[in-house]
Amino acid sequence: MQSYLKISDEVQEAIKQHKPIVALESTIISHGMPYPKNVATALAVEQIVRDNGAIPATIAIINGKCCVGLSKEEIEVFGKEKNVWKVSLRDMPYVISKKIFGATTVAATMRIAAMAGIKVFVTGGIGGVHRGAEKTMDISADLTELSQTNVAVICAGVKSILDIGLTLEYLETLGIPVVTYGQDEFPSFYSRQSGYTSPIRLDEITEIADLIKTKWSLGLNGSVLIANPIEQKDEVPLNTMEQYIVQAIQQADAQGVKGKNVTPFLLQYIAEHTQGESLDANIALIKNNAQVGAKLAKSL
Ligand code: PSU
Ligand code: MN
Repeated sequence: MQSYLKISDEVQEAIKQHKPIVALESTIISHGMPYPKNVATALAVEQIVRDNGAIPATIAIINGKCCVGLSKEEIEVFGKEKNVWKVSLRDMPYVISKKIFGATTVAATMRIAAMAGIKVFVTGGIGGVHRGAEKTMDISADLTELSQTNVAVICAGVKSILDIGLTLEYLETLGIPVVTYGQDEFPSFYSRQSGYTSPIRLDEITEIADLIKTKWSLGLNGSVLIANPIEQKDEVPLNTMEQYIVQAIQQADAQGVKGKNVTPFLLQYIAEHTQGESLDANIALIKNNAQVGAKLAKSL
């Protein structure tokens, strides 16, 4: 499997010297935000990781290789290029064997981070159980990957395009500890609120690091999901988003959007219909997560 890995010089050096490293995904660049803010955000997030004492490793698939640590030029390509494949686990063999550009989701990024020995991964929002999943079975492979792979994931909670309650239930079924940093309520990405109490609350990064180390020392495989609430000044209230989310889901249905296209469609619809308000929140929260992720990687 090492022959499919291409680790940048900087990340290789960091691995050798046991420096803290933070993995970052590329689907958020190619499918999660519009150009050019996606590129600017990806580069700013890398800088925040550095400023907080860790090495960033943005992950994507290029020319048949799982690349760990991208150049600025490569990040620019993923931000600009229209036909980048969204790669979850099931897409990896196809995109790698065909040598096409692949932006990795949370699931694929986690797996590649683990292949490179990276333990901490920062993203915005994870995939989960979609509303109406009792009929569609639309449950993100992010959740099953979280149950298998030993990489801690920092996110801003779960977007309410998903069924947050069912997602928390499924995380429990899969044995994934869910920790909210600094508050009792599990956050819903744009908002600090979700209406659901977090299974665990921890207020210190060192406590989160202890929990992660304990899980893996026990031989319990899989992730620890850390939800870091968006800062108050950046949040969009839950009920402001709800109307757009309902519209987005209706539109997806009406246009027959299915499978892997559902999440990108909903994200784009919401970004377009909230006059950039949701985009600003999205950018703010991922930067906030990068700080916490870098500190956690250092602590670990
Ligand atoms: N949720 C967001 N922003 C994102 C994604 C989800 O708020 O960019 C992306 C992530 O890459 C995530 C993927 O892993 O969508 C999940 O896609 P799906 O629901 O098709 O598994
Ligand atoms: Mn899906």
